[in-house]
Amino acid sequence: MKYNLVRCAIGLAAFAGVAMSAGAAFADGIAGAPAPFDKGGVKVALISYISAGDFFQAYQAGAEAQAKALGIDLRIFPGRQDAAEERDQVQQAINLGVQGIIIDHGLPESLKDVAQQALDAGVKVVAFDVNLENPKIPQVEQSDHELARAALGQALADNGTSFTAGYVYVAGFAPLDRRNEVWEETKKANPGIVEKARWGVVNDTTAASTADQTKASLSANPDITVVFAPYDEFARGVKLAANELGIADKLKIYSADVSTADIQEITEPGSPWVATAATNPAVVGAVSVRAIALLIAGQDPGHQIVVKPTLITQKDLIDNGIKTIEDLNTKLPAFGKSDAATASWIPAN
Ligand code: SR1
Repeated sequence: MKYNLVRCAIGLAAFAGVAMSAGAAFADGIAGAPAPFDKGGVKVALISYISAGDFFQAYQAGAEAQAKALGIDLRIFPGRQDAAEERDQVQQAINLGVQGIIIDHGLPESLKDVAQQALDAGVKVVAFDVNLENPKIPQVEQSDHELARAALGQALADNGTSFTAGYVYVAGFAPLDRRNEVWEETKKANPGIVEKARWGVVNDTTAASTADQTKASLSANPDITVVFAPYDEFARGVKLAANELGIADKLKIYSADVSTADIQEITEPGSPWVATAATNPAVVGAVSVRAIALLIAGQDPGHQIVVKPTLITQKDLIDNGIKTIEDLNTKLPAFGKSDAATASWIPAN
């Protein structure tokens, strides 16, 4: 319900062509915090390349909660997978007079110069999952190498070192490119893994589009038994296709990311989605806001800010009766919080 309301508000803001404010009371400062947080009124923009899907909605919700706790007026610019629009939004945010900008995903080539313009205007910048190759811009990431190693380690444990695989990948997204490095390494170390087909798409209906592509790839390659789909929207698409083709019992899917809806899909009887490696995206959103807050306060969050992923298997979820993200937070405390980019003056959200 809350997500639906937020989604609706994002839609209206997008329609009006303006950034949406996260809606906290911003006037008061935080006692004992460094300037400007001691007086309040700090304005930050969150500019996303993708807003649709569970991962990005939870990321945004986590960012909003942490912003509220810090008294930050968070202006949210919705992402529509449009590089030109994202670029414009960075310029709009500079013109709005924000003190900080969080750039969440995007295409580096269309963002590097506008990010530099922000820095030149005295605006602090943090990037999540987009490598802007700028020593002044800290990079938040989920340790994608570790994440891919965890998911693929489970694939090897379940299927041995020889199997016929399908792989879902779209180049150009920093997290997917990092996960791809591990996929290439894994194939090299295990020559018995044969990648028979590769496909993938990122758009505003990624799961449905991936399902269409998967149906074609799996129909043409019926010997594929394992699919590495390291983004939950990809994994949902592969699962949908496997169900529609009636081959769910012959396939195993290994992914990245997790949400309550994903947990339901993974634990459904006969689900081919057997493991995922993930962070809590709301925690990553909160870490991104803390990082920009530290920069605005003149403190150093570090250049590489990493939120560690956890391997989550279908078996663990079923055996432990885990049905929601909140259950995961309770049962795996390391999943539900991160000590990245913290300071004594920053309130927990
Ligand atoms: C299109 S990139 C999708 C990935 O971004 C975030 O890193 C999530 O983990 C998701 O898998």
